Amino acid sequence: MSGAPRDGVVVLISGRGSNLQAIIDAVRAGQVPADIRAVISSEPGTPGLARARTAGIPSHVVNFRDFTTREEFDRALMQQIDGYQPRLVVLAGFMRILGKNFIDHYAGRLLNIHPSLLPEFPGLNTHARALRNGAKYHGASVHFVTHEVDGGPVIIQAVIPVLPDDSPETLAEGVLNQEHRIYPLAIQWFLEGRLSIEDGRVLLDGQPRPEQGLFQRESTPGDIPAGPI
Ligand code: NHR
Ligand code: GAR
Repeated sequence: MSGAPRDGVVVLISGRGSNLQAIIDAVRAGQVPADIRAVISSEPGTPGLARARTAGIPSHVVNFRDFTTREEFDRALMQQIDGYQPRLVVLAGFMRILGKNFIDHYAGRLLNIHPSLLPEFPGLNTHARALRNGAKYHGASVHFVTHEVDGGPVIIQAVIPVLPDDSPETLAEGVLNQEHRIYPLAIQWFLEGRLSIEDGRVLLDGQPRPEQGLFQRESTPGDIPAGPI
């Protein structure tokens, strides 16, 4: 490809990698001006690693079980990432909490997608917790990563209705369809230089983020099926 050099992005995963796939597809479609330089998995043998290989993207495993402390794991991860000199680091289904040095090192250029409407349901098992709480609406949030887990400034959220017959699995699928839409969009905005943070709030083009409305539950054509490939 010719043209202006694209900003480097490194994607960190732990599993299926459907968000990774959505980002790869959005780059290919010309929506996201990124050069995905590497995919790093905290788990060996994940479907996400196979997706990276298929796309011709260098991939690595930094297995947290190979390290005695979290700090050592974080350091190995940082070394691997920094070899690619990315402008942006993206957590996409990454399952290990990151420590202070890591967060400080990538401050302002580290994003995560979390499967809930933050600040509701930080942490794990968000879909089961939303159902147990009788939530009428649920969704996903893309945020800047800070020391407070799932507590950083929110860039964009997608809201879907909870249906009467939802199980954690059907709800997760509805949320995932929206994740595949909003994560590439947030990355696009970041790389276009359109995001800023003021008083802990994210602005898009200097304005509070636009209302996104409520999304339908139907899956759209071309959606990536849930589950292993
Ligand atoms: N690290 C920091 N410092 N801040 C955040 O906001 C982070 C983070 C690391 C990961 C993703 C997050 C999510 O979207 C994320 C955000 C894993 C856990 C967790 O409890 C919590 C939140 C997130 C990811 N991990 C366990 C741990 O001991 C392991 C769980 C497992 O392996 O199943 O690290 O939800
Ligand atoms: C996504 O729903 C993502 O929001 C969530 O895990 C799934 C990963 O799917 N992330 C977390 O729970 C982080 N703790 P994917 O691997 O197919 O992108």
